[in-house]
Amino acid sequence: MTEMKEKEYDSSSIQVLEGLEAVRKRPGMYIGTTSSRGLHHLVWEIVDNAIDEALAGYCTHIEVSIGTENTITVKDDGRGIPVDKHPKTGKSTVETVYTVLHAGGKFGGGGYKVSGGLHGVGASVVNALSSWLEVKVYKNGNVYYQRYENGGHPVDDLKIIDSCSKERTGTTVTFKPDPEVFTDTIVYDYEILKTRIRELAFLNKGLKISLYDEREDDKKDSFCYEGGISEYVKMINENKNPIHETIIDCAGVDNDISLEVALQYNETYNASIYSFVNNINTPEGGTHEDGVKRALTRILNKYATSSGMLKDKDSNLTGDDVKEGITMIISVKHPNPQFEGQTKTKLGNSEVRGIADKIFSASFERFLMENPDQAKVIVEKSMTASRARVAAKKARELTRRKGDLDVTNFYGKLSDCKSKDPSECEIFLVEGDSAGGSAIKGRNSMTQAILPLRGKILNVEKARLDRALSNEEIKTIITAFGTGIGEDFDLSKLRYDKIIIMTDADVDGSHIRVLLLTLFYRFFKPIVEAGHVYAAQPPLFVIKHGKNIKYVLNEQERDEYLKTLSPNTKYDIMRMKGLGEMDAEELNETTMDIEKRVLRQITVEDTMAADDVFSKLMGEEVEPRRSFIEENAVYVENLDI
Ligand code: 28F
Repeated sequence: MTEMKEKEYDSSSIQVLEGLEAVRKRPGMYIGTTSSRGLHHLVWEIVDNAIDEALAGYCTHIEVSIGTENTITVKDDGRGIPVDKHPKTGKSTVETVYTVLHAGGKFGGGGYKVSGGLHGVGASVVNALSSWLEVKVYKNGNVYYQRYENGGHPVDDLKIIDSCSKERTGTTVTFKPDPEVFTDTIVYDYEILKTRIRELAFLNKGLKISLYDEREDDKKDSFCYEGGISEYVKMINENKNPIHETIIDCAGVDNDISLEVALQYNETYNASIYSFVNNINTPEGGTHEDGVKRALTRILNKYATSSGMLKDKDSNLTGDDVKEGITMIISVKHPNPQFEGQTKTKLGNSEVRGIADKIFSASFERFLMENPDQAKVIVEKSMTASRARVAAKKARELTRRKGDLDVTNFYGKLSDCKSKDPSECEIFLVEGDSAGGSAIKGRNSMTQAILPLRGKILNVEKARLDRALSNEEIKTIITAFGTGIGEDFDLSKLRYDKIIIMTDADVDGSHIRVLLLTLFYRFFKPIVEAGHVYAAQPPLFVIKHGKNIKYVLNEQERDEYLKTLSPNTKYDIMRMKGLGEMDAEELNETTMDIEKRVLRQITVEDTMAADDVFSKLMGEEVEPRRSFIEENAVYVENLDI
């Protein structure tokens, strides 16, 4: 565990702020949303308290169980929440923690709350949003118990209900999310809990966290990593061919701020850099990431120059060059983090930049000195990236000189729409010339542009920007989008609000779709993140009865629809043809018409999961791809990352 023993909490560091009614009235203010995400957020609020107890040095094992009725139980072997009377509330500390908003060290000052989800609102919010909640504290040879109902109302005072061995200590909490609050769903997703629990185990070296699903027999996982984030890097690089042996590990503490960094380079051209502050992911980066990246660039340049690999005539390695193929995790624990940025997931504390730089550069430089063979492989990788960057720049300049919309044959390929207002424009990327032809005839030419894809789309998971820029199809796509690429990328120049991938519902179609998504994810990530990318969904069946024509997307929908017909309806079902065999009218009717079509928006819920999916699907290794496709059905339908 990270050494972080702070002065013992005492009950007086709790501040009494407001009641739980406020939470019931506006749950979104406290947990973000009442969708599935909010439902899962409740678990993290409780688990965070247990993690704090672990970070304080008193808890070694946390267990999370999903009950048969979608209740959640979290159990730790820490000291147990204090049971004494709280000076400000006159109630037990347990009751205070569970019924007073903002109770807890974080808002009280003094007490050091390290973990804490993005909202970090505390256990009372979970109680407020639950039909019932029970807490048990094992302490002083006693089992203390209290139950709350209907949004946090105590049924009785905290009471001793049993005895236990003097050595047994800890806290166990069970709650049932209130279905009146969580109207979308109250069903817990095992995989969501598992992914985050595994992440928490990676981030908190040596802490054991187990997950059980009582809804299914024998479903359980247990995570404990003595190597912490180094093992995280190892897992991420499993499908990416590392180019050197050692996972470089750096750690240090300065002014109560602790930093851990683990990194290893792999054969790919992408950077997988994930940073955390107090166990919270910081996808927008911030001063901790800046400090480490700055040090990485400086030290690699220094080593490359002093070892004679980088000559005077070569240009210095840039931040992008040294990031190519890197997998890196940065984890900071900070007593008073300031979160900034659009989604409040960027670390703002300026003192962290220098501290991160200093701690990381010392260990990293030492690693290079002590491991010249591995250092050489890393520097060579960065120098190759540097040369490719210069070549890509030349290729881009060549493209630009020909004029923005004037690549060879460009106009021959794109059937643009008449409107120049991006907010109403759409571009269909269509598989094959014949479907392309029907789409051109069947479109609304005011707002719908058609780009038929003829050649093979390059797999950019295995190619750098410079090679991608020499691929005809990719060049056309870049030109049509209008955003530029790489260093020149500018989202505000996107010429279409919707980019719609229109491929057949067969294996070839999914392959092309995955290639396009890889291209967008790796080279146009902001377009995907801003929700501009969609997949068209051509129907699989058409059902005709009397004058009615009904298109359905899959077998399930077909069966649902047939159930709605009265028993004596004599109907026709036909499997739809491929896109290429549909005529213009059919294509418009089923797949393109704004009023009738079904589009699936491609979203990036979780960049880490997406990164993993693309490495598995498109990378060099055959086995992970095979097993991924086997696990996820042949048509890779759930690539809704
Ligand atoms: C199942 C969830 O919530 N575990 C917790 C502790 C231990 C202490 C504590 C918690 C006092 C002032 C709040 C014990 N002894 N698991 C948990 N374990 N809270 S929550 O203290 C509460 C703080 O504000 C604890 C001595 N100091 C602290």
